[in-house]
Amino acid sequence: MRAWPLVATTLLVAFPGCRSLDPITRPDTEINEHADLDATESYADATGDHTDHADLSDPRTDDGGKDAIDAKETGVDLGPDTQGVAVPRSCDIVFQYKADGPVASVTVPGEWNSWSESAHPMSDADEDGTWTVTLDAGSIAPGHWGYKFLVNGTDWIFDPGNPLVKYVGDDFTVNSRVEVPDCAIPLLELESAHTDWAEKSVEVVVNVFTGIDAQPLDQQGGLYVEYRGEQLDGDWFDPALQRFVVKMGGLAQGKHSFVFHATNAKGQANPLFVPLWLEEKTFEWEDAVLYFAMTDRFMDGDPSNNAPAPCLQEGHKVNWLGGDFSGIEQKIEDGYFDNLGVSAIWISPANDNPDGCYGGDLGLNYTAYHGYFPVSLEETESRFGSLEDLRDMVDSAHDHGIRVLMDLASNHVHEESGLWTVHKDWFHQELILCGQDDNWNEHPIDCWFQPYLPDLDFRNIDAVIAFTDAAIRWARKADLDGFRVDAVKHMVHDFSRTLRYRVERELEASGVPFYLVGETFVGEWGGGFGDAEGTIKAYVSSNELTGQFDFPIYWEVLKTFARDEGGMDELGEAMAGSLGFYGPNAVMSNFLGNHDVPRFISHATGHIPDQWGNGSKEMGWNDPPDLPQSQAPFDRLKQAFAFLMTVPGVPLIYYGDEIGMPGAGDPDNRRMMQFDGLTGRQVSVRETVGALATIRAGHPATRKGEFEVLWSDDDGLAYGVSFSGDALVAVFNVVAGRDVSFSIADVPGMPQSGSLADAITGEDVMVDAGQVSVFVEQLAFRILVP
Ligand SMILES: [Ca+2]
Ligand SMILES: [Ca+2]
Ligand SMILES: [Ca+2]
Ligand SMILES: [Ca+2]
Repeated sequence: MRAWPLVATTLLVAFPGCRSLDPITRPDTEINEHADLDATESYADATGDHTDHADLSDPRTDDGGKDAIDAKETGVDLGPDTQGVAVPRSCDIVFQYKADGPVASVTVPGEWNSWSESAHPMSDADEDGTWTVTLDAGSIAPGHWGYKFLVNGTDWIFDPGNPLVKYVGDDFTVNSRVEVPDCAIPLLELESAHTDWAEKSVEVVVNVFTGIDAQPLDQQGGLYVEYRGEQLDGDWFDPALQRFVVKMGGLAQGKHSFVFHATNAKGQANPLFVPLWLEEKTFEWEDAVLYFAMTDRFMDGDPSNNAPAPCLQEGHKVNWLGGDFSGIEQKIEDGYFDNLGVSAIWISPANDNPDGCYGGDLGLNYTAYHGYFPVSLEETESRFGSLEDLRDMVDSAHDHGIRVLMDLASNHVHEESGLWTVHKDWFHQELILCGQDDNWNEHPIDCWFQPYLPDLDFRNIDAVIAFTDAAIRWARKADLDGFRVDAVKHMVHDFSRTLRYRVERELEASGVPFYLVGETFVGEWGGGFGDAEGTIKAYVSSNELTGQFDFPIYWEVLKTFARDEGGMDELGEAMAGSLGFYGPNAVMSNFLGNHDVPRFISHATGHIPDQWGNGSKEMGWNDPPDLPQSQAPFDRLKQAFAFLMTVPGVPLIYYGDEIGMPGAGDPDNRRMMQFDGLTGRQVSVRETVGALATIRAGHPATRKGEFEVLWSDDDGLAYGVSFSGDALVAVFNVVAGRDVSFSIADVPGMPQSGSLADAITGEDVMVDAGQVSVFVEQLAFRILVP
C-alpha cells in the first residue's frame, strides 16, 4: 500500500494564501550557468515540427535523487547577456525529406503557394539523401495549411515525417498539414527543469522571445508565473537574460506545476506548462493502478451543488445523484485510494452538461449525469463543482502521489451546445443514427449516437483545433495527468494524432509523460489477426494514443473467472499473445468491468444471460441483481483481480467492483458507491485488492515483465512474470481443490531449489529441481515469490 505522508496541510502552512513561497532563491549566477548548457545550439523550427523533446534522464540510473530535464534547444542563441532587450523568436519552418533512392528534385506545393509545383525546392548539398528547405514562416499567413511533397516532379506524397493531415476542398483531399504560428506574438521555451528529491527543490528556466517585429515585452504584468493554479508573488523575470528563473525549495512531495506567461503588443504567447513531480521514485504509467470514480456516482461531498433534474424523480437511477469533485477529494484525503493502492483516478468529463431529460435506450428518459453530453468546452458541470473545486481535488490527489485522468468526450456535443448553433459546419450534416441498420460498422465515424448529439466532423481543421485547444486548456488549468479518450474509433485518426502532437509539445515539455488511454469497444481476441485487436492497435503508437483499454483480454477474463465458460488455457494464450502486440511502448489497461458492461459479480452469479450482456439493460430496470448471498462470486472476483494485478497493463478498478457491487447493464451498473454497511465478504474483496496492489508495487515483474504460461488446462492456469531479476508466479484454479505442478526452471529470477513464499499468506512452497507443486483451493489463487 502506498503510504504517502499527508502534505496538504504542510503546504498550506508553508505557503499561505497567496502562495508567496519561502524560501525563495532569486536568479543567481549558479543557476544561469546551469541554464546556459544548451543555449549554444540553435534549433530553427518554429512549428515545433520535430521529435526531440525533453530528454529525461533515466530514472533507474539514480544520480543522488537529482532528475535533470534538459529541454529542447532554444529557437535563438540567447548568449550570456541580451543587454535587457527582447530577443525576437526564430520563425523558420524546416521541411525535410529522407530519400530512399535516387532523387532529382523535391518541392513543397501547398495551399499557401496555390499548389505551385516548383515551390520551395529542397536541396541535398551534402548528398546524404536528406533533402531540406527552410521557409521564413513570417512570409506565410498564420494558420494550418495543407501541403504535399512533389518528388521528381511526378510523385505527390505525404510528408513521411509528419503524422498530421488536412482535408482540403469540397472533396476532402487529404494532405499533410503544417501549422504556421503567429510569429508576431512572444514565444516561451523551456530551457531546463530540475527536481532535487534530496533538497526538496525544483528549478525551472524558461527563455522568453518576443515576436519577429522585436516589439518590447509587456513588463507591466504581462510576464508572470503561475504555481499550482495561482500567480506567484514576486518578479521572476530576469530582463538582462530575457528569461524566467524560478527556484523553490522546502517543497512537499507531490506535483509542482508552473505555467509561464508572456505578452507583447501583438498578443499573448501560448502559455508554457511545466509540470514537475517531486518523488523518491520516478513514476511510469505502466506502474499505475487506475480507478474510475464516475463523478456523479462516487461520493456526494457537497450537497449544496446538488440539483436533480425535475423531469425525473429525485433518487431515480438515471437522475443526478449528487457525486462531485469534493466527494472524490474527501475520499482522497481519507486515504481510501491509498489503502487500495490506487495511483491514478479517472473522472467523468468535467464539462458542463445539460439540465434536462433525453430519450435513450429502451425508449426511456435519461439525464446527463454521466457527463457524456457536453454543452461547453470550458465550463465545468455545476453539479460536480467549479474549476477551482476540480483543481483542489487534483492538487489533493497529487499530494498523495495520485495522478488524475479526465474523460475526454470529443466525438459529439449535446444539441444545447452553442457550438452546434454557431459552427454547424463542424459537424456531420446528415443524421445517420449509429443504432439503425448496421451503422455502428458502416458509419463508425459519421453516425450520431442520438438525434440530439451532433457528431463532430474532424475533417474540419477548425473543429480539430478547437477541441484539442480545449483538451490542452483543461489539462493545464486543472493540472491533469492524462485523458481517457472516449469513443476513439468514432473519430478520424487526425483527432487523436493532433491530440498527441499537441500534448507532446504543450504538456510534456518538462518530460513528465501525459497518459492518453483510449476507449475502443471491440470484441474477442482473434489470435493476433482479429478485427478486435487490430482496431485497437490502429490507434496506438508514439504518434497517437499511449494505449487503450484491452477489451479482448476483458472478454477472456469475464468468460473464465466470472462465467466459467472459457478455458483458462485460452486466457493464458490471449494474454501471452497480446503482450507486445500493441507495440513496445504501448501502455494498455486491463479491466474486469466498466460503466458500459454488466457488473462482474452479477456475471459471476449467473444473472447475466450471456457474456455480451444481451438483455441486461432491461434486467437492470425489471429485475436488478442483488448482492450475492454466497461466497463463490466473491472468490471469482478476487481471482480476476489477482490476475489483473499480476500481469503487465494498467489494472483498472471500476468503482464498486472492489466491494463486489452488483448490477446488470447500463445504467444498473452505475449505482451510487457504497462506503458503509459493507458485509464481511465485501470488505474482504476490498482488502484483497489492496494487498494485491501492494504485491504489484513491490514486484516490477508484474508491471513490465516477460509473461510465460507454465501450466494450464480448461480450469486452471499458472504463469510466471520476470523482469530484471524480479520474478513472480501466479496460479489459479476454478474446480475442486487440487495439487498443481509445473516447472519454473525457465523463469529468470526463480530459484531451482529451496522454497517460494505465498505473497498473501506467507506460507512456504517447496521447489525441487525447478519443479513446484502447490495445492490450490477451488476458486482460489496463489501468488508465489522467491
Ligand atoms: Ca542533406
Ligand atoms: Ca453534490
Ligand atoms: Ca449543467
Ligand atoms: Ca463520430
